[in-house]
Amino acid sequence: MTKRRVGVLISGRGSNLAALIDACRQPDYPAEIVLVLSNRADAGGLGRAAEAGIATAVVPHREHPDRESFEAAVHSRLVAAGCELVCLAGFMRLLTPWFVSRWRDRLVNIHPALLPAFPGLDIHRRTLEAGVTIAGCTVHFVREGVDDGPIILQAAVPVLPDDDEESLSARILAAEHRAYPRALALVASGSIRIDGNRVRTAGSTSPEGLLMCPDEALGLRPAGAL
Ligand code: 4DW
Ligand code: GAR
Repeated sequence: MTKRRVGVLISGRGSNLAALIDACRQPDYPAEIVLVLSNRADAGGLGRAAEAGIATAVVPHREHPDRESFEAAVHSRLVAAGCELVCLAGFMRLLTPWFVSRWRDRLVNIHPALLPAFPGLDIHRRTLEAGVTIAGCTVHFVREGVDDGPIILQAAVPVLPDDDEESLSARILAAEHRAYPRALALVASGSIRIDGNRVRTAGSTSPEGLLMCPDEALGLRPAGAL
């Protein structure tokens, strides 16, 4: 099996990167990470990548006079590494139409909300304030707008009565770590097609884009309990 070559862009901790690295260890996983690139030299995810023996690069946005030259540097690193797909995993620089068009339909992002609800920042606070009872995360193709683009997969988690931002964000993050590897597998295996805003899975009538996280995966119930 030839695996799709993936570049991951990060800015920070890199827990979603770690989940993708773990998934890529499976022999039958359809993707391999060939480059982890950060715009910040102190991003924790760089260490995780290095430990896994993955090539890393730092392209500091501040050392570039404008977004275009920053993105040209990022783009050329990705191309030089032979990347076919790019995953944003906590990458915090807004990408311009120049970059997005070069990677159109090959550029994916994860967001800690059920889009199109709660795009932008401060998501967990806004989720709690809105009083919703179902939260979750979304993996989507990136378009020019913020947190916009065809949805590949969404994972749902409950909002519990006693939740605060910390407990809710931890539960959503656990769902993110399950959702991103699954969504990347769908993209890398070539089993999805983009039809306007809708992502369709070839030959499947089951909802591949919906992930209901079992309670035990979220720490809400011990494994094996009724
Ligand atoms: C996102 C969107 C905007 C900013 C930061 C993050 C969400 C994910 C994302 C990253 N790059 C993207 C997306 C996206 O959804 N769509 C596109 N590109 N096209 C943001 O405005 N960041 C600011 C900087 C923050 C910082 O350096 O800490 C910025 O000025 O770029
Ligand atoms: C994750 O929660 C991810 O969904 C979020 O940043 C965090 C990165 O954490 N991304 C966004 O909010 C994009 N709009 P990580 O570095 O541990 O993966």
